[in-house]
Amino acid sequence: MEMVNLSLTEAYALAHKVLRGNGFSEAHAAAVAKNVTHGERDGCASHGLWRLLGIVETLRKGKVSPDVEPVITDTAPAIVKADAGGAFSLLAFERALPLLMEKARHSGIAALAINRCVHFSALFADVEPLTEAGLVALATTPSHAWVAPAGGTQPLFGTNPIAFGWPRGDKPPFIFDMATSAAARGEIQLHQRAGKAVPEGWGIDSDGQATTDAQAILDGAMLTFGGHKGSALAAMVELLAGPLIGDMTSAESLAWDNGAGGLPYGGELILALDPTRFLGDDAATHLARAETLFSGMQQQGARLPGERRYQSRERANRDGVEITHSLFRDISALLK
Ligand code: PYC
Repeated sequence: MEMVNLSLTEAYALAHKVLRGNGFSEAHAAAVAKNVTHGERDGCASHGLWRLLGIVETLRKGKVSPDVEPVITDTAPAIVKADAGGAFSLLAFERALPLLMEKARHSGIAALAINRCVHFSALFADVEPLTEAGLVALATTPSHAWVAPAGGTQPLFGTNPIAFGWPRGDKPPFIFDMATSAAARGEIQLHQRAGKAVPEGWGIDSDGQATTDAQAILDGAMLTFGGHKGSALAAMVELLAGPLIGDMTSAESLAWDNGAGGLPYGGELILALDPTRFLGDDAATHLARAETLFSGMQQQGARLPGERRYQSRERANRDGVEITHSLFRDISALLK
């Protein structure tokens, strides 16, 4: 396959140019370009530059605001609300982050509810700045009804990712970011683009039959990971980042889309916890115990979540990123 190599500066510049050229404000273009560049840099192609296609399509279908400014509200001692006003979540997150951190440091725990946001981005990017500030973090969001509950055959849940981060001082944080579906929808779309079959267990066709045909799954239903366990977690995500924060479930998001094919619309919940508030003078002792746990994992040959991402980041910082020529061509065509 013919590949195009881009330095991270070039990747960001391409994304930024596409976004500005399609009418996104400077603030939104910068936030989105940074996010998709970081997705590509970190080896997460399903949330990398490829996303620009869906981002611009969503804009052209009138399903995302290109320029509305988020409104941040201090609603309770430990709660921040960010109204994204129908724009992507990323700028609202950026603008609300300092107040979330301040509240977490003050109370030991704080929550940020982002409402009325269009969401496409990997959640590791939202927990990482919190872990870098020494906080424990959890983020979650529903999406569109694409995933059948365990025991069912009809899409009801979103891919409903959960990201968790633990700070590790000067070491890279412990972060996992996993869809509660067997794979991100973006992964299935990338397989479909490449004409490749997906692994077994990712989804079913519209007759409820197991299939490895990416298009049949996109037309049918995705499956949760881990059967009823993933299904229960997916339901939890619907509740926490839907009704709890007064925002849409994945089924409501898809109904709102009304067949336009835009990206999911709804809420995101982010929790931040300050270990030094929980532990006081004992914080260092107990954070060291966490390191013992991580070493125990590694001594058995287990990889810590995020390790591959950091390796990919190091490589991309040095060598840039590679995307297929066909993707480069499709992204460049968005400039016309
Ligand atoms: O790829 O799972 C996914 C996804 C979620 C929201 C938009 N895309």
